[in-house]
Amino acid sequence: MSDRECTYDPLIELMARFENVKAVDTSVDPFEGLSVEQTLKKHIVDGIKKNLEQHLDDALRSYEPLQVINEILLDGMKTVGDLFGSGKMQLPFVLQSAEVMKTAVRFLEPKMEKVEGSEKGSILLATVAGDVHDIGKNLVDIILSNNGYRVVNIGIKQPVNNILDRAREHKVDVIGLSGLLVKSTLVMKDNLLEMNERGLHGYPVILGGAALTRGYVEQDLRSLYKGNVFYAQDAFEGLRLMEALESGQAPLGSDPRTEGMADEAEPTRVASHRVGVVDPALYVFDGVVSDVRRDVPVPRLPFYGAKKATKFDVFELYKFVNTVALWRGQWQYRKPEGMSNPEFTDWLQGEAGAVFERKKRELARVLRPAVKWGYFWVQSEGNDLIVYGEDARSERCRFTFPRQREGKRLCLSDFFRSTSSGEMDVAGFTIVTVGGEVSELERKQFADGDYQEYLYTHGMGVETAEALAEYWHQQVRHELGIDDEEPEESRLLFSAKYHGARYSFGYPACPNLEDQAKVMELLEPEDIGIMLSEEFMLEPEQSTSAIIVHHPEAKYFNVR
Ligand code: B1M
Repeated sequence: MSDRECTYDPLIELMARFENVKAVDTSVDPFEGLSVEQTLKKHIVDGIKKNLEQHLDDALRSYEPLQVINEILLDGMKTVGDLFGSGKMQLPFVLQSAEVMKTAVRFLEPKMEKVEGSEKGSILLATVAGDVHDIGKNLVDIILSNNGYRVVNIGIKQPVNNILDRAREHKVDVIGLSGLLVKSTLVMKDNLLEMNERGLHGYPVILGGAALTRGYVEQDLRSLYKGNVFYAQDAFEGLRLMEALESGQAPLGSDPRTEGMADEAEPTRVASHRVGVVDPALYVFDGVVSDVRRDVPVPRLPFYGAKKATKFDVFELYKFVNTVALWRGQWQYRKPEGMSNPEFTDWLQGEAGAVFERKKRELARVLRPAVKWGYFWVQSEGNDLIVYGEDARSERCRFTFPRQREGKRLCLSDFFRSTSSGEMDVAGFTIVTVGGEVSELERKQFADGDYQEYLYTHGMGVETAEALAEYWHQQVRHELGIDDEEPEESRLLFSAKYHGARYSFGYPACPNLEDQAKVMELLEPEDIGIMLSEEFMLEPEQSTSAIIVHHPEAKYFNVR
């Protein structure tokens, strides 16, 4: 590892800013020959802010401000939605269009006599109690609010009482709930039951987030909620649902704003739970274990306990960023229609690659990488992994992992020497963060309406945190002396083509998020600024923890 701290050179920074700026023939006016309506639509569709106010003023000579919004600008946003839907426009450019829309609306709003009631409909958005994930809900906010809907975005970790109070206070038509955690799917169910109970099922509810499935929402939850509940896979499905709801194509329910509508019917019981909440039966130890080898060599303990590392060359870390996850996952670049795969790879390198280079420099001073890691004596006992003190005798803590019910019957503890072997084994633990400043910057960009930069910054924060975890995992392999299968290409790191494996708590092989508390106790990462929230979430947000298993057969597996 290099201990060179990143340095900032204003000249390099300045040159970098203009690196991708091409000489443009400014004599060509992109709006030449266009009508007022076409001009404004072009601003929206092409995401051009320059001269926007002047063109809006032109339009105000023939239109009322509200007409400009509803008849011209929203028409532009519709085209944007259609282009995105048909794969002809990428998400970052959709967000750029939304930025222009927001700028235009901010300019027009003070000129309007009455804004209230002019919206196409309204929705309250919240991330449910216990869940800190913001970006998904915020993307929905951007898309809906810039398509004419009034959005009341009340933030993360929202208890049901607050959601319902605020929904009534702001007189919204629809409630939209988001959440990425498996637990959030249960919280959403409880929220719906609470709404039944209070007779507030007049609100149609839209649910979205990674751990949900369409089946769970549209079958299980729908059979339980007395009102209407819908699943939105992404922000645009949220938009389609709002359009259908507000136009009456999908049932809006009775009057969502009136209380006391509870009917006498018993709520239907949930037929089954199809999302990945771990079945307690998977934790029962029936004596059957997998046949992974129990005699692989145990690495020498590099040191007992935890250490920290805070000096990083962030540009070294960037080399470990999984660009597929960043460009295609976080930034959501899609293959344009008719483009071959090799063409797409080149195109992506040009488009997303240029943004990546710019953001690397821009965020070098914002990202604050820090790691806490350590090695501990361990032994397995059935499904448990016992972690011992430095004396290799006293029990310090114990993890209980689930076991596959069928197939190989794998359980994480099988990768370690058992108590009956009489030998001690070694496990590594890591916890890494890129700090809180990147999240602060994100929040500011979102609040300022810099949507495209918000998406780019968030993605960089997320994937640099992952990169740091990957980078440090490599360091751990070196320290454990299990670096005999290091891949030559960094791309192969992302498919875990190396000796051993890194399992993050909360993922399928070790799904219990509460185990984060034990990792905290082992690594004490408070000195690098990492804390655990009541909901077992790591703060700062862009942080991740893992157990590192040296066993050569250790690979990712699912437990069902
Ligand atoms: Co982690 N993570 N993560 N993670 N992570 C998840 C959420 C997880 C589901 C992965 C999994 O198990 N398959 C899992 C949670 C499972 C659980 O509950 N047990 C998980 C875990 C376990 C963890 C850690 C606990 C792991 C650990 O360290 N031990 C840890 C916790 C971090 C913390 O506490 N601070 C952790 C860390 C991380 C990173 C830092 C590495 C990174 C960033 C996390 C972050 O953003 N804060 C990360 C990532 C990247 C993911 C996944 C892979 C991707 C999340 C994401 O950025 N999506 C995620 C798995 C997954 O989603 N497939 C996972 C992009 C984002 C734009 O999508 O928010 O889903 P999303 O919103 C979409 C749609 O869902 C929809 O529209 C949006 C836009 O298209 N949508 C709606 C959302 N809400 C909607 C509402 C609507 C309509 C549509 O209407 C109301």
